[in-house]
Amino acid sequence: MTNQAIAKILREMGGFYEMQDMPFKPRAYAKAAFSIGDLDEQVEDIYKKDGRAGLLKIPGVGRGMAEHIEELLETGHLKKHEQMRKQFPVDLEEITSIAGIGPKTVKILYYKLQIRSIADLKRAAIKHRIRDLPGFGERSELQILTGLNFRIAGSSRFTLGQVSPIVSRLVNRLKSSDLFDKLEVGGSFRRGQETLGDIDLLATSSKPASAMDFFVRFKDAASIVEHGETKSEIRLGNGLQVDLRIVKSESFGAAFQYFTGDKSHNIKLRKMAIGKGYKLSEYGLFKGKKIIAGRTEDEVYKKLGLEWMPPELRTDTGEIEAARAHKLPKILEYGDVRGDLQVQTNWTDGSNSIEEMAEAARKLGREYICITDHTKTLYMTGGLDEKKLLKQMGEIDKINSKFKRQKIKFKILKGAEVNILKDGSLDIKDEVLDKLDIVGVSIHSHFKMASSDMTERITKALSNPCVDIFFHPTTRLLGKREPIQFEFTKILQAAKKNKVALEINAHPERLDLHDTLIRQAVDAGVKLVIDTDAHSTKELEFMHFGETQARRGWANKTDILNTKSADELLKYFS
Ligand code: DGT
Ligand code: CA
Ligand code: CA
Ligand code: ZN
Repeated sequence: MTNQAIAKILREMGGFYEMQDMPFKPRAYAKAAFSIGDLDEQVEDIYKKDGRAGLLKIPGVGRGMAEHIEELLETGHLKKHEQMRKQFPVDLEEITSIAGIGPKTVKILYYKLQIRSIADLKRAAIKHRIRDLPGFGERSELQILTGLNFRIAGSSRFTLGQVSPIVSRLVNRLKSSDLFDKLEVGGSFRRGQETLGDIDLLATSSKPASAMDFFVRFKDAASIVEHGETKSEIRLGNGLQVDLRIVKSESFGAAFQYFTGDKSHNIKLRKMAIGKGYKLSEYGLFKGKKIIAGRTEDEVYKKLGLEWMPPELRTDTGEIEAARAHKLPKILEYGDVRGDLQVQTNWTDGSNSIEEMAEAARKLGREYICITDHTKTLYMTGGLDEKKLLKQMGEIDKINSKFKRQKIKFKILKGAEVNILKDGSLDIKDEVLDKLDIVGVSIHSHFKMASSDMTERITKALSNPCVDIFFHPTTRLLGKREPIQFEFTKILQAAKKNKVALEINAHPERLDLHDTLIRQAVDAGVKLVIDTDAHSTKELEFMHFGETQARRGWANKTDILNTKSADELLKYFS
């Protein structure tokens, strides 16, 4: 039985006791669960080696708790836990992940409405059955609905796109207070993961008590989970939890490294430290009792014989070995991308004109955009047919000439997001595609084909000599639509053979390709582009998310074609 499985059961026990209004027990169980979840060593191994005495050495584990763990390890079950589950057959962990719902609320929801899962909860909220419960009301029902809608369907995680603006707001506010000397965001947010469990803030402060008071009073906080001088935690109205830890300056780097993770990266580092006769923790790198590094991340890595590595790489997938051998990839830098090759306008389902999109992109520092409205078989977007595409090309010529007259250095490229039909053919005639600067193709229907048929369909589309880019290749929508199934290695071969680039779609609901597929493409020598897929001027700002994804996929600047100037790019695709 893994530590996480044991921790989950203990956590649930704590929740059950809280439902019964039992004093002290809920906290004791939560504490034990937390410390077991945080152990590097497996509880099973500890028990094998030292028996109950070993268990008692785990922080937060007393005699009663040790007996529970023993029972779990010996029999695989915990009788008391099973009794309680019979009494309350609810998925406590899942439901309490929703904002404003603690175990006591779960109890009422279960007894009054037989709610056992998030799905039950959603149904009841939509049918307005929650507002009439004692102690609830329209407001709390609405809060539950908001909490439900905010998270990715069926999971307790948030997307980077949902969380980013909140984090900026929070960080700006904290920084405006002058109570913090250093303030950084760590955790999965810093690593640029596409979904996030919570937010981990790290700071130094000469007035920790006031700093923490200020933090827990953040106006978006719905509740304070913990309020201490070194650690506090708030839960926002949408269910997102934010931790803040205040550490000493001499430990800041070690803590920043530790709370950036990820966990497997950390565990490997810790083992390396032990191998060198050191001990690594969030407080620093120690030789005996003496701290030998901790002020900066850089010195911690250096003392372990490693180069500092960008947080996006820290997933224990080869980056540690690369850092040791001085062979870290020179990954794309933020801001390297010079133009945006997928932009929609009000000619179809976008909300701004060609010129407005160009103007906004220029303000963001881009040198060019490619207009890629949908094509005719995407009826619901008002997709363009051959005639309208030709008309749009004329319009783009006019705007480009105007820019030239006004000495504005910005170029609008002519393109389209051409629909791949079921049989792999395209819905626009080649003679018109030939006139476009860049032809992107993508799938918007028949998502559920068998993998071999889908592979054939895409291969056929990519082999059309007019085609330059395969847009949002897997078509997934985070939490909403599963990726289509195809043989990626075959698509990589087809892309390489036909000189087609694969897109890293930066839209935070898509992030498609995602990191692992990007890494495969890079290894296969297939070129990539990063696009925002913007449907409004505001969405042009999504580029950052795509760059993050590219970095997570170990992509270099040279792997990404739109780090080139417009002229170089057109030469490449000609
Ligand atoms: P999340 O919140 O699920 O999106 O992912 P993280 O990576 O932000 O995870 P979180 O918030 O639970 O913890 C923050 C960091 O703390 C994590 O990236 C690495 C470190 N950490 C957490 N648990 C452990 C652990 O059991 N062992 C070690 N060595 N580090 C841990
Ligand atoms: Ca986190
Ligand atoms: Ca956390
Ligand atoms: Zn599309």
